[in-house]
Order: sequence, then structure tokens, then C-alpha cells
Amino acid sequence: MNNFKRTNITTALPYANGPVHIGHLAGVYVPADIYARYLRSKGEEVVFIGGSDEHGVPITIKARSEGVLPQDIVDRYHEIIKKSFEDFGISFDVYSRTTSETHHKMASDFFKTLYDKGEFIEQNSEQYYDEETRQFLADRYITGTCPHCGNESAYGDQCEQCGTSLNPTDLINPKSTISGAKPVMRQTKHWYLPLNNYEQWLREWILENHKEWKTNVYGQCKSWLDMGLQPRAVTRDLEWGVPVPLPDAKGKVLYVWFDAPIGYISNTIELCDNQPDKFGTWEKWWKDPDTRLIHFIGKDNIVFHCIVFPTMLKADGSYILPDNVPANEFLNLEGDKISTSRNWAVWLHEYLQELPDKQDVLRYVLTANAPETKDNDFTWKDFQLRNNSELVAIYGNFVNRTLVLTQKYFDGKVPEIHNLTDFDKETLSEITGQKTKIENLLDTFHFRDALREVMNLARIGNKYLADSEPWKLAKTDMRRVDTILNVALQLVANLAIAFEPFLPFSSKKLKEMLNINSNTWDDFGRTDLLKSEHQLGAISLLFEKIEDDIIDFQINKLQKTKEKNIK
Ligand code: B3M
Ligand code: ZN
Repeated sequence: MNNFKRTNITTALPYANGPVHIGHLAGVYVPADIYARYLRSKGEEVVFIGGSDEHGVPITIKARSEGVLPQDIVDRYHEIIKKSFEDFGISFDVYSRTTSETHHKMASDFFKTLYDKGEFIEQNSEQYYDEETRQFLADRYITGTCPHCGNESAYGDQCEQCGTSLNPTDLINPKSTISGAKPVMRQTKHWYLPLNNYEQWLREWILENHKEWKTNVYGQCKSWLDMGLQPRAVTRDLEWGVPVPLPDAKGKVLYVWFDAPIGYISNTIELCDNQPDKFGTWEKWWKDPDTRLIHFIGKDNIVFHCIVFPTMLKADGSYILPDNVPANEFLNLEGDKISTSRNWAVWLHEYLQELPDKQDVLRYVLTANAPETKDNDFTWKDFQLRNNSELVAIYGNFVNRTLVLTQKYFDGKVPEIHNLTDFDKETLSEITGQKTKIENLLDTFHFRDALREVMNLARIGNKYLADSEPWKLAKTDMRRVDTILNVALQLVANLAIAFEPFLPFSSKKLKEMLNINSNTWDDFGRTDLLKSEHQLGAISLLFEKIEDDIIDFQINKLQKTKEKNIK
């Protein structure tokens, strides 16, 4: 497919100011995990990088509102988020955090290198300052009256009532949310990355050389570039963050969007320092042109990953650039935008308490309905339907019938093939046919279609059993039953491999039932995965039907949230 030797897969670093929800999983972490597992299963060299984004103003606001330190907030949510990802089988090689020492040093050094190369411009500007608490105010720390709709508690960057983007100076009667004082204007100096100097280069790199990027990603980049780029401040007047490593920058930190993507590099450093034998040097993953860099993100992060971060990497000059940025659109919940402040979400830690051991069901539903090309809607009814009519009725049913019949007729020992009919041969050849389709789709980040083709392979299995009716032949032609069940069992074993990137928990369970352990992607397509006389393990249901009461409970829970929000 390409000439790269290895792949560096990064996932957006979630802000550690709240737990993660289904929107995070659907948009970023499940697709990235499918991709990482798929490449590993093909024996490719991969690093899969994650971590928490622990700087930025929202974290300091949350800390202030709870009367604790920002560090307390990020300590709390980093653990919750990390555990959720583990619980859902997101197979990161490293999940670290931007408050780590390694990261502070790396981000600081990165800034210093660009500074020494003369890549930044220094600029003075006027900014609101709180004289009582003696600090500059981030946009979110200023409230006032919206000039458009009259809302008296609009923020310095946005009015949440009418949705207009604002500048702090647009607000009528501005107030500091920290002291309540009226802020005054004061001069402050910041460092800017002149994106405009890189505009021509970006146009060529993206618009000419990356026409293969997803249309939503390419389109957003094009419209940013067509509007023309401006220098962007990469420092802020704030206490919380990576201190600006310059003598005349007291009380200033790196802008969170400057340090966060460097977190990908820092976390790779941490990984390689801890496991040098397995992963080698971090430079291999970030500076060797034989490495392919892929950023999995949501659509609100496109500009930072396609324009700002690549410009930072290019300005340094020693790094590789992303090869692809397969950003997704958003997932809505029951028709409404997911919202942390309105508690309109399905939180992963709560899901697992209420639906234990159903990680794969959620992974399945979120992939089958992934917001790959447009915003999509998660509904509990659809969740139930996909579980009952796809996972249970197609995949689970095929596996269960095959294993139960093998148990019944052969005490769980794989029977022998005597003679393959044309129908048997056709069915077996569909395995490799499906494999080719699935690979092409995975290689081009079409996870949802890839999953559909895997499920189609299970459909082929169901049809094979239904058409060959071994339960009828058992009375008259046991030799034929031997062959039919051998064919069906090979299909089942192939499904365990094909579903593994998508549904790792069920594949593990299925492999235990088949009493086989490691199979790689290369084995997918083989029709001798189970040798005759091989003894299968104990059988249980791969998926269970979800009854209405479970779904009603979830729908009621959301209904209550809605009522609370109206009050
Ligand atoms: N924390 C924004 C977000 O969670 C931001 C991503 C950083 S990726 C380097 O959507
Ligand atoms: Zn307004």
C-alpha cells in the first residue's frame, strides 16, 4: 500500500476537566484503536499514542469553582479518563499527561528552538487586567452584556445565549469573574507564530499534495487557507501551563494549543524511555521519513492538526509531517448535541456500571453508525436494534449454531473434510473476497464500511448453514455433516480474526471457545485454521439479547436530564 516502514498513530488529548463520553469514543478513540489493532495484527510496527490535555483556561475555571487547585482537577479526571479507555480496550502503548516533567521540558525546548531560530514575532497588545487580583484576564474570565442580544452573562469569547463569537472588548459593562472588579486595559507582550509566512507552503502541501484527505478535512483546510492566515499568539498571561522559557516572560505560559500537540511527542519519549527494546528511540517515530504519522481527531480540531501543528513542525525543520488526519464529524445523542454542561451525554464510566461487559456492543454500534462523513445520531433504540438484530441474530447466531452442532454431533471435536461441493468452495472463497474488501476499506479509514463487510462474512456463514441444513442431513448422511461443519468452523475462526480490531473482547472470548490462541491478520483467509480432531473449548453465548427494560431505563435517565435542564 505504501513504502512506509512504520506508523505513528496519535489521538486527540482530551481535556482533563471532565470524564469522557460516547462522542469521544465514536469520533476518535474507537476508529484509532481499530486502525492500531489492524496494523499490529498485520505485524506492522506501530505506536499508538494517547494522553490527557491538562492545561488551558477551562481547567483553571473548574478548579476555581470547586475551590481546589488545577492540579487536583487534572489528577482526578486523568485517572477517570485513563481507566475508561482501558475498560473499553483502547490499546494505547502510552497514555500520559501534559503536566508530566517530560512534557514540560519537551514543550519548553520546542518553543526555545523556534525562538532561537527567530521564528516568532513579538507583539504588544492591550488586554483586560484585573487590578484587584493583579492578573491579566483570559477571555473566559470576563463576563458582561452581549452587544447582540443583551444577555448579561456573556463571556469574553462567546455569548452562549445567541451563539455569537465575541472579543472581550465587545462586552458592555465587562466584569472580572475572579474579583467582580471592572477590568482595565493594560499592555502585554506576546510571541506569535506567523502562520502567514507558511501559507504558500501549506497551500502546496495540503491542497496539492494531500488531495486524498477526507473531503471534510480537505474542505476545512481550503477554506482556512482561502481566508488567509494571520500570526497566532502562542503565549498567554496565565499561571497554569508550561512557563514561557524566556527571561522577560514572568507570569506567562505557552498557549494550550501550542503545548498540547507537542504532548504527542512527549508521550512518545516517555514510552521509548520506558521500553527502548520494544519501541526504539523516539526520534525514529518523529524524525524518520520512513515513519507515517496519522492524527485521529474530531472536526473541531482540524485547523490545529492540519495547519498550526504542521507549521510548528515545519518551522523546527527536523520533524516529519502528518501523512493523514482522518477527522470525524460529531455524534449527537437522541437528536441533541452532546453537552457536558447540560449533562447530555452517555458517560463511559456510567455505561460500564449500568451495562457491564458490554464494551463491544458499544464499540460495534459506534462504529456501525460512525460520524465519518456527517454528524450522526446515537439513540438507545438503535443501540438495542443493532445488538439484537446484528450482533445476536447474525454473528452470535452463526457462531452459536456452529459450535452447538459440533458439540452435539462430535463432542466438540473438529470433524474432517471429505469432499467439498461447489457450494462449499464458493463459500470458502468468499472469505478471501471479503478480506480484500475489508483491507481496502481499513487502509483508507472507512471503518464503518469495513465493519459492515465483516458482518457480511457472518451473514455468508448463516446462509451457508441455512442452505446446507446439517441438522437434517444428520439423520442420513453424517459424512456430509462432517464437511459442512468443518467449513462452518473455518468461517467462525476467520470471523474471530476479522472482528478482532473492532470487537476485541468478543474475539478473545470466541478464541477461547475455539481453543485457539494467536492468529494474525495473515491467517485471515486460511481455510485450515482448525485442524480436524482439534478439541474446542467450553461454549457460551457470544452476545445476549438486550431487553426493553434496559433501554427504557436509559431513555428515562435522559428524559430526567432534559426535565432538569428546562427547570
Ligand atoms: N484537548 C481539544 C479537545 O479535547 C484538545 C485536543 C488537544 S489535541 C493535541 O477537543
Ligand atoms: Zn448574545
